[in-house]
Amino acid sequence: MQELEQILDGALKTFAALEDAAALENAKARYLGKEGSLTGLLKGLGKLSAEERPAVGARINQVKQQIEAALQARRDTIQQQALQQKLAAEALDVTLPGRGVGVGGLHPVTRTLERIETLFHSIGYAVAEGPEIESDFYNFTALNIPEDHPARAMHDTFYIDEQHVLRTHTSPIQIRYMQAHLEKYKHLEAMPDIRIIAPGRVYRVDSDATHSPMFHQVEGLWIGERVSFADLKGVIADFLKNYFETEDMQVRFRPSFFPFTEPSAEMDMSWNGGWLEIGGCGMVHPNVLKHVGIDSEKYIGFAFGVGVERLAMLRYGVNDLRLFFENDLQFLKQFNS
Ligand code: 2NL
Repeated sequence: MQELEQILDGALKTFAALEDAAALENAKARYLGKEGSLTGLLKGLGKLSAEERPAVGARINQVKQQIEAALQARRDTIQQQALQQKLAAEALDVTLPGRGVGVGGLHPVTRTLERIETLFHSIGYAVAEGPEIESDFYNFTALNIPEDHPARAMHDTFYIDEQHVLRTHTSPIQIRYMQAHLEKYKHLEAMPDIRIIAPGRVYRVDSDATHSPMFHQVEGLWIGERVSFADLKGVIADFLKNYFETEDMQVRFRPSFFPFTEPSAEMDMSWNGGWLEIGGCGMVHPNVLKHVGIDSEKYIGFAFGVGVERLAMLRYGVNDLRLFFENDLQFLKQFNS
């Protein structure tokens, strides 16, 4: 009988000390389980004399009920505590004022890109896109850039692995477009003209006051049977007049060199009584056409490339390239009033 009182006392103390539902169920097994101490006493009843057995049996059952009641009470308490904790953790002050909804806007570079796209679209140019991670073939080889050209060096180009780079210009978009265009119209005797611009992000290992490792470029391409340098000059002059909203616009070409054009030129525009370089251009090199499978005896065309940040700075009067990448809201809000 004394052992029974010890078991009851131990169970009540144990249950009261436990804070965790799983631990409580484990403790239950120690008293009421198959191998539990109370169960052990019940099994031992048979060894008692007939006189002792009823009283001891009744007392064991009584203790068992007390333990079960204590167990259930502790379960309820633990569950209540868990609920209170959860409610406290998820408490919400519904009287706080709202945070307000800020109206977003477009980045000046995005606005410039959209403006360039709209202007070229209006003269019949499609807008093409492509991946920013390019293979060596699309970024260099197809563009007639030799294996040992400095642009391929690690210190000018971000390499992903031996075969892949972050594109250093958007020309690969135009290479892909030419391939797809040729495939699309291979059943025709004559391929329709290709007239596209290729806007997008480009990457170079370069970072200072006037160079960002990521910047934006728009390249343009017109391939047909009778496309000339005069067409190039007309398209560029028309674009600049519309972009800067002035008829007072001169364009000048200075001889230059690019592996992917021949002849090649730098393009300047008139600006405050002087000249300002705005990009490069030229007639697409026959080797480039050969790389995409276009007959360079039958087709000819021009290509050009301009820097988007440069055009944005000129139009908006921004004097430091880095302002475009600092994401200062005071700066950015000025373009969305
Ligand atoms: C620059 C110079 C240029 C091109 C880009 C080009 C593309 C193909 C074939 C031939 Cl698919 N050329 N693009 C040509 C000349 C110059 O960009 O200073 N860009 C900011």
